[in-house]
Amino acid sequence: MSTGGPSLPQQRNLVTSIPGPESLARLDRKKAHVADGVGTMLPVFVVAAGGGVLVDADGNSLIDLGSGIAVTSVGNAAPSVVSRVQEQVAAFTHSCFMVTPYDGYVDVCEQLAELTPGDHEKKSALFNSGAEAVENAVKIARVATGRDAVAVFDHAYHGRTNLTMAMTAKNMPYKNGFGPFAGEVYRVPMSYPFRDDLSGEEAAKRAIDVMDKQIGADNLACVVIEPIQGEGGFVVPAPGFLPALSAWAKDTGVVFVADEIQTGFCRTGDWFACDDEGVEPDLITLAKGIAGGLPLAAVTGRAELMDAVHVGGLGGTYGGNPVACAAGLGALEEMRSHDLTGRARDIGTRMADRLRKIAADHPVIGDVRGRGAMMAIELTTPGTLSPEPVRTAAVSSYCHQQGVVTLTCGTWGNVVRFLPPLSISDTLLDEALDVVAEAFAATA
Ligand code: PLZ
Repeated sequence: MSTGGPSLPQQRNLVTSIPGPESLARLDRKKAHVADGVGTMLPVFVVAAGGGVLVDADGNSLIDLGSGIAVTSVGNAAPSVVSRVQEQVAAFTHSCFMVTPYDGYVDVCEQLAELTPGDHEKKSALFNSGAEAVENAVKIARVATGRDAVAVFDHAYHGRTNLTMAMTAKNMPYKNGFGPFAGEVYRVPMSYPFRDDLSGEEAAKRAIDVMDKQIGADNLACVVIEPIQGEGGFVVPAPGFLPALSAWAKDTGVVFVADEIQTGFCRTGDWFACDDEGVEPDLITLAKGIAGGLPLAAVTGRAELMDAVHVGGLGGTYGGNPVACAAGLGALEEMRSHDLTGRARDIGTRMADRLRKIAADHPVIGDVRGRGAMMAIELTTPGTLSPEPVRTAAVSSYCHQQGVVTLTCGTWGNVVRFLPPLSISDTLLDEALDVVAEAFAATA
């Protein structure tokens, strides 16, 4: 068994081509036994990870700019996560919180009340995945308001379950052929500064007009929004957009739900992306970075909304599993003790500077955007808004060949996103960005 964590040598070191022979052999086994629908972007089989690197079955050490899609923000196998999980797993692995409770679950909820935006009274319920958290936020909003409709945005991503597919914008690969989808879900225009010329207030007015005229606030249980969109392309709404929406929701009794599943837990340089403009969501959905890689998710929100649901109305066999909660407590400890909000801001400044320099040399980069350790570049035909998905794939694939794990996203697949673990060193980050620069030169 390989040992990961921050003591792994922090270096990019390729000893074979990517993927190497060992990974290729394992890929054959994957093809034989794993459903084709479960895709793999970069088929190197991981045997250890930590700090800013992933080590594969061939002994290659790759720089991680993906964090398993914004999950291992505290680093893979972070010491506080490992020690708390080991202790918990040896004590007991499961009792089901709905049957016989335990402290870890309550401890996580207590910390979420303290850390999430706003100092109103809050309560939480724990789940296993982001999609499950979003589903439950909608359930809670519907019971609390007695209304049915749900408003979501262009380019939104909320998950792969039936309701959350309906809430997700993009057809391929998430929705195609999987309908019919849940009803009473309405799509509203997003603020997308690179693609519209609207101020935050103007974009909010446009969205509110659609909600007023096409749904009617009286029918609307909740508006669900990612404060910075993730899968949809790291779309950062114009300043003022989120505050205006949240004020409108407050005036009309619509529950304002922030989906911070990708943006949460230090990623953007604050505990939550909503903190940037002082937005206080009524409900917030959380997952990914919350537990250093173990499956844990939450809905945290105003106590009176959370408590609107009848006893027994929220739950699930594994929600808030004790091992996942131990990992969550370990991850929160890492975030506090290593000042990971500050680290995310530093990483953000470093990445933004470098990406702007690369963009200056390569006009195919139409936009550099993001916040903190959540940065992206959008590729378009120079001087236009016409997406360049082929070049985007080529750049990302070049990075993979050179041992840098990059991810793409965006409605048109023309965005390269950067989500390094906050435990990455400056040296490794700079080296990875050198490779990104090379990728643009090599694919020109
Ligand atoms: N809400 C904002 O980013 C998950 C999905 C990757 P789950 N994003 C990565 C993929 O292709 O499946 C996500 C998110 C936002 C909800 C979710 C859903 O979280 O834990 O994947 O269910």
